[in-house]
Amino acid sequence: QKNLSILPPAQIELARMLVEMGQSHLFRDWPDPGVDDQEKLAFFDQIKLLNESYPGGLASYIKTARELLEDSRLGKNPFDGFTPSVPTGEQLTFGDDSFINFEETGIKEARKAAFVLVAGGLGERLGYNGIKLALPRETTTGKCFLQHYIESILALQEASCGYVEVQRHLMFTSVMCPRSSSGGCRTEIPLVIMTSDDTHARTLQVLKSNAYFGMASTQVILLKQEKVACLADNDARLALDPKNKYRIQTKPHGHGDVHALLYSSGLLKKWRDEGLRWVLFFQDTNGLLFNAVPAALGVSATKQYHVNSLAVPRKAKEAIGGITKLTHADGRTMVINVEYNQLDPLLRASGYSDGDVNCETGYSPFPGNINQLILELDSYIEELSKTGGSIKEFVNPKYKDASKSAFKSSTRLECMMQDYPKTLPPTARVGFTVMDTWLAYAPVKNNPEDAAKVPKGNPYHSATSGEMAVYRANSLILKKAGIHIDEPVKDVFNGQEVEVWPRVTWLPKWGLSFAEVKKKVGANCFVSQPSTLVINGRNIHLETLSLNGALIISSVDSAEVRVEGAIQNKGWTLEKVDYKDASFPEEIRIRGFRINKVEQLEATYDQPGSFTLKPQ
Ligand code: GDU
Repeated sequence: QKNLSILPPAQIELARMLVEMGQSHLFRDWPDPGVDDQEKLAFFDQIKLLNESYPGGLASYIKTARELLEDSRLGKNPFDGFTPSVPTGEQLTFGDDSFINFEETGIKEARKAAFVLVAGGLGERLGYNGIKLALPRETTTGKCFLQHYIESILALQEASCGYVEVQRHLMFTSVMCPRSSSGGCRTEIPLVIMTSDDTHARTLQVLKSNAYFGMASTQVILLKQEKVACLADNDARLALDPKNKYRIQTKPHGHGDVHALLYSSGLLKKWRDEGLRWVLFFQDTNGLLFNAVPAALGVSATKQYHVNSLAVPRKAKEAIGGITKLTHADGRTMVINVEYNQLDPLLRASGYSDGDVNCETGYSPFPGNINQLILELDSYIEELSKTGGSIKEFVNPKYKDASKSAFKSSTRLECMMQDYPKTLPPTARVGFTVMDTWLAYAPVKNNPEDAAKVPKGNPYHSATSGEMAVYRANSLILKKAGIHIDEPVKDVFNGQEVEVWPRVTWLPKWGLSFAEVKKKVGANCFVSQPSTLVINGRNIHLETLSLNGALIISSVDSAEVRVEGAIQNKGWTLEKVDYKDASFPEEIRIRGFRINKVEQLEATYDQPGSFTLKPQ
């Protein structure tokens, strides 16, 4: 009461709200006015931020926290009344006619899409100090995840607006988008990146210092998520920072924040007014994701899905959620992600006595959610107009003892973006699309020590496996397109046994879809296992290439290059690096190898024209 006199009117309202919500302890130790007044005002600045950045404000946060903490204390099962079963979804096989048709549809639809990358997490599990978006996706080119994502979106943009086709016909005269009178492509697929205090400045810095990797800076929108207040006890009393009695302790709220942020930013309505139809969500370190995007978007468009989650076959106990059909005793059903730590207890409680185990296929019968969601914009806006973007939350307190009366450390509410469908009406068309893991999913989440402990047969999800998966996927795609690719060899890096395929990488605009790759490779090509092939240009045709060594080939869009004949050199080799060896940079240590560039053929075509690379 005494201190109210120093506060501006809006802050007084906040103080009243806190008292009404049982938070008087926050002011208990405050000295009289005149002492620490600046700190007290700063305290209310923080309260204002916490209040404004949560849908419904702090009062709503505290109320929900009380309910969820009570449920947790009573040990209530969040799936009470629901029976799990295996849902049916769209199962795609890479390279068959249906896959190719979905890709074609997806590429056309991409001009009506916006991409949203959630990248507010620091990745503590990986033990890497930088932001994960800046990690190399592979170290042959050294390109980081963010560059690959942006180049993939730009490639989709050009392909979807017809730029590529027009460019092909007008080769050597002018390169023009049908929508543009000044050349180049004018369709701009928006990219939103959700950051947090942990990642914002560094994400912006990577973008700025690399000229946004070729994207217009106005095309990239950063939305920063705020942390939420920590809770000290079962009554949802807010926790003060132990070192500062004028500061509330805060922690991340989870990737589910993305929905409220998008809604409050006004972007969704702007996109709708601009004619967009789809919002695609994705995560920070999946180097294979864009292999799956065109076909998945094609599925959404063809099946008219309001929600389409991308999934891969899941190994039991793998740290990805399982897509599950839940049927309530009252008849309600939903198809939803059940997070990996909840799937086993849910199954055991529902008559599956072995819990989360593989079935006869060697995989869990529940497809694995890779958190690539495609939402149909109109229905998304309709839903968010009701919810404001708030997502069903959960709380995970660590109790001091079985009485559950006190916490070991403060907790907070959390939310996940894949829980969006939980509030949808039964009429919503919620589906999922399963693709092969080798094609679509290889995240970088685990540090070398933890990865080496992953049960045999389960994926490592490490920097080592993430990079090897890129070479494997590219090799398998080329193989399917008709190139003869040597079998991989097995090798161990940082205690993890992986398949080492030829190190093949290409620019997204070279091979955005399988149909595009097929057009650019002839039947009589060969790539040996120790080889490195870097394709750095749109119109490079591998006609009769026989590669045993390293070939780095680059060209501008207006050059058309045919590659013929045998190339033999000492190539690039992989040298083992121990993750404990501090003489190497962290991004190398976490993968357990470095690339030794011994010898290569490097060919660059920077002028328009038609060329043949034919080494003798
Ligand atoms: N993230 C945020 N803000 C947060 C927390 C995380 O933006 O507060 C971002 C991360 O940067 C990352 C993404 O969200 O891009 C996912 O974070 P994690 O990699 O830590 O996610 P988990 O491994 O815990 O699990 C998630 C899903 C799983 C499964 C898995 C697939 O919850 O169901 O889909 O990703 O990779």
